Amino acid sequence: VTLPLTLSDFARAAAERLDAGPLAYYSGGAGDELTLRENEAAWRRIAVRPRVLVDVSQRDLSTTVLGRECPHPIFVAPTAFHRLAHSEGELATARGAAAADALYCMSSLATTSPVAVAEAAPAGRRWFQLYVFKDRGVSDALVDAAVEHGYEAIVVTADLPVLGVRERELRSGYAIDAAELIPDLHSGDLALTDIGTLIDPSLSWEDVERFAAGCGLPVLVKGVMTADDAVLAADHGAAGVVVSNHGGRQLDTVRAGAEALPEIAEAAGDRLDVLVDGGIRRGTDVLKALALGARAVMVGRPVLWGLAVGGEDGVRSVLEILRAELDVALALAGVPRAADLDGASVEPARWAGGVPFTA
Ligand code: FNR
Ligand code: LAC
Repeated sequence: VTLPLTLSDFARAAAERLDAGPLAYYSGGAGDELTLRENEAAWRRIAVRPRVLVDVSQRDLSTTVLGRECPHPIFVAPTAFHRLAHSEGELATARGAAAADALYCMSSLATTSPVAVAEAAPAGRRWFQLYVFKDRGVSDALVDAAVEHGYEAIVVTADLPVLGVRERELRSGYAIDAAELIPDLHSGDLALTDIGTLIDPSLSWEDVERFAAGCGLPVLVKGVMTADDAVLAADHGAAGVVVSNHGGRQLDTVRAGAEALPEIAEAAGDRLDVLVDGGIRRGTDVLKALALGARAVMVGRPVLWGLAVGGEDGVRSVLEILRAELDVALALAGVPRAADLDGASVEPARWAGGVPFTA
């Protein structure tokens, strides 16, 4: 099979392949989906300021996150329920990410265990995303397994005390077979719109502080959208933050990660490693994120499109497309080392709005 050429081609191919319920779940956002659309549009409102006649014969895409070097800054964002996209689920995602040298952040709401994922791609770099469930024993067991099986960090997702109102999910009425997919958390069917009922809405900065002090791994807080919360994350022992509005799936009309990133990178200084996600669809988007202060980006839906279209190979292909696009973008921007990018490479674009990514 010939795989698609761009991430938007992957999105279209996946839409043809997926059943209506999973497609609504994967592609939708909250409310009027203003934030969902804005996530992509905001990167497109930034123009690149290219420099010329720089020797770009050697390019270096590497970045350092939590003190460890990564060959490139494109990471897999945590997303739930990969077996809705492909029978091999998270195992295929882990293998595809490892084949593309990409760090894979596995979700707490995975349809495979952290141990099986580690065994499927032993050489792959991996983080574990933590939802603190009302049944805290389930979360504790997941963290223990992650610590024991080579996960390098815990990413505490902070922006889902309750589930955003997602009307595509309400309309589809889709329910997962929880007894099969997440047996530790629920028996019988579970409507996608009820996922939030599994999660403990009382989670607070004190919990983050306790994890950071006690879990034995660095902790990142995912879902930070203000400089104030970045400062609190550092004050409570986090090693990093992921600037994220959860792919537009939680509070609609929140601004895009691209807009929040500069103030957060400034507040973080060298106390926190800053990552960003939401709407990253092109290598130029990655370049802009790094120029605005991120050390790495996370990619959510495009990885699911890759998984749905081509399993492990599809995931690898999506990540390699972005990596190759970033390589060309660095060369043409005249910044051969990704780590050297700064605000001099970007400016607000003067063209209006941009074109929405999805058709
Ligand atoms: C998510 N996201 C998410 N985040 C998280 O911390 N834990 C999770 O289990 C999930 N699950 C999930 C499912 C689906 C279907 C989507 C689309 C997203 C949010 C995810 O990590 C990330 O923040 C966004 O997906 C980034 O935006 P893009 O790349 O999808 O535009
Ligand atoms: C979602 C949750 C599970 O966005 O993170 O669907």
